[in-house]
Amino acid sequence: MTTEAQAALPAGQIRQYHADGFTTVRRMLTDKEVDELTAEAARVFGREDLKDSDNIRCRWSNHFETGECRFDCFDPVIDLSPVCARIACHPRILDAVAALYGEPAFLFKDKLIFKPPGAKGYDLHQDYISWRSFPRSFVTVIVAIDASSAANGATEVFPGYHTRGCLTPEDGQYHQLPTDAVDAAAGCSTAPSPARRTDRGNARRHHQAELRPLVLIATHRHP
Ligand SMILES: O=C(O)CCC(=O)C(=O)O
Repeated sequence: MTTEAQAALPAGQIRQYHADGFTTVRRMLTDKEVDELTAEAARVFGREDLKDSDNIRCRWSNHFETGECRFDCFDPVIDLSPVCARIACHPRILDAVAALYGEPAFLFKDKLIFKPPGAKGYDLHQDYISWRSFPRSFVTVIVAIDASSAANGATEVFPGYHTRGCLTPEDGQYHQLPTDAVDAAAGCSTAPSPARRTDRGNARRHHQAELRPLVLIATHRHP
């Protein structure tokens, strides 16, 4: 690992990440970059020409109360958005992940989730999906474009579960975890395995007037 990559995060934070399975890095982007992303998210959200149930890059989510199916995410996004492409390969982000890996990080996949007001959010899951070619070194970086909190639908993460491997069948399918999985699994102990986020992208029960977009960037270790 290069000295620059090591310097990207303090040693204590790297230890905390390995203990908990996640970490928060504040002020990673400049105000100007965040403003650019905010404007870009609004622009990309306006691509009505692409929003179609036959377009496999579109993801949909029901309103948590009315059940109305609404557009929620472009996955992938970097080919639609030069700003998202730049942020997804931002040297400060990749250096921070390299500091966690102890070796260079590479972009693996990307998406832009919009979470419109009232979006149901995502159920409890692990991001790792056991496709044959899916890298075990998979780490997700979430760039929250604006302030997120428990009240407005922040992603919820659970410490320690990254050491427990894949908590669902390794059959290449997405699996929702049962809501009690985080408690039920507590206390098991296995050898540390590659970091995997166990999270729940919560429902947006407080009806904000605006989108709360976030960019999800997944990295892996080997080119
Ligand atoms: O919406 C979130 O906060 C998390 C979304 C997520 O985990 C995913 O897209 O895999």
